Amino acid sequence: MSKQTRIMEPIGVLLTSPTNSYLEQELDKRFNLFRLWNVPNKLEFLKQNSGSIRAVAVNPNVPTDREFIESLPALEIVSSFSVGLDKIDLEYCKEKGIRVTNTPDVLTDDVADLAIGLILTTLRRICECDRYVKAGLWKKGDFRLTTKFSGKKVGIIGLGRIGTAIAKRAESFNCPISYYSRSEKPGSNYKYFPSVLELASDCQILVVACPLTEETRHIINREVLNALGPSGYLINIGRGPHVDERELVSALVEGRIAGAGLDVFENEPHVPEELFGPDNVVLLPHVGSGTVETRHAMADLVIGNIEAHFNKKPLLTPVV
Ligand code: 8YV
Repeated sequence: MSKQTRIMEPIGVLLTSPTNSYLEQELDKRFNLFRLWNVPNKLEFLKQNSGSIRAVAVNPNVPTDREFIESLPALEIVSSFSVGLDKIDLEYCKEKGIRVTNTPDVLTDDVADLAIGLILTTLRRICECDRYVKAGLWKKGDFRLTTKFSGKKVGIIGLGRIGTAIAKRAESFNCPISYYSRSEKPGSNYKYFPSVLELASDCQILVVACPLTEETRHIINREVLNALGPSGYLINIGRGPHVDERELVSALVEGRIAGAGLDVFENEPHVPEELFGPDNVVLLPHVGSGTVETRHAMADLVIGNIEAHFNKKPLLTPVV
């Protein structure tokens, strides 16, 4: 992002949680930046400063709910450091005339790359292989055989930007692709299933890549896991609450599915300890968009949207 002078003095911007050092540094240069996590008494702080806070930069770790929005009467824009909007009360923002922006597109490649990485790591047991060599076990014998990825039937829940990018990558592994979404995508050559249950019954690797909404919460339930079956794998790069985690744990422990690769969890950063044991599970700490390049691009969008708003220009990536 090009260096710019402060566009107005002083626009108060609140950053709700430690997000990215480049983002903080650039917001600091341009605005009067408040860091909410540094504040000893949040209620007192909001009472004192809410009148001057006109923008918030948020991260999905912290809910931007009605109560929080109500505590900021001068708020004009919520600029989210994420593509996912599930932690933001969009309806209330709309009602109050507060603009909302997110960071689509710039993170699509990284998240899709990670989905393929998770598939390969889970099926080919790459983490376990690494531990095997480091523990000196190779000298005692070869590693056991694993599961082939190329050619497996991949079912994708949500054929948006990220789902489509995963499909394209999986196609290059000669995988037949099918998908579930609320409606069939005109012009798509992939096979459409009108229900997740049918998709799960038909595929060998089920990938969750849809937004989290009330309709998609626990879209992966006991029935779906049973339909995926003992040779099926679940990959989740969407949101933790897409999956009923208790049901997933029991399906894995009881061998009702073959394995899972998970980047997201219901109650991050807490992960059910039952998932630490099974070696058919790969667990990642929500790193889908976590590269230097992508987080930098996301930060530029967060700042660019706030600047556009206060310069009365069209928002770069508006949601509301
Ligand atoms: C997070 C994400 O924003 O874009 C999303 O929806 O979940 C991630 O990119 C990132 O982990 C920063 O917290």
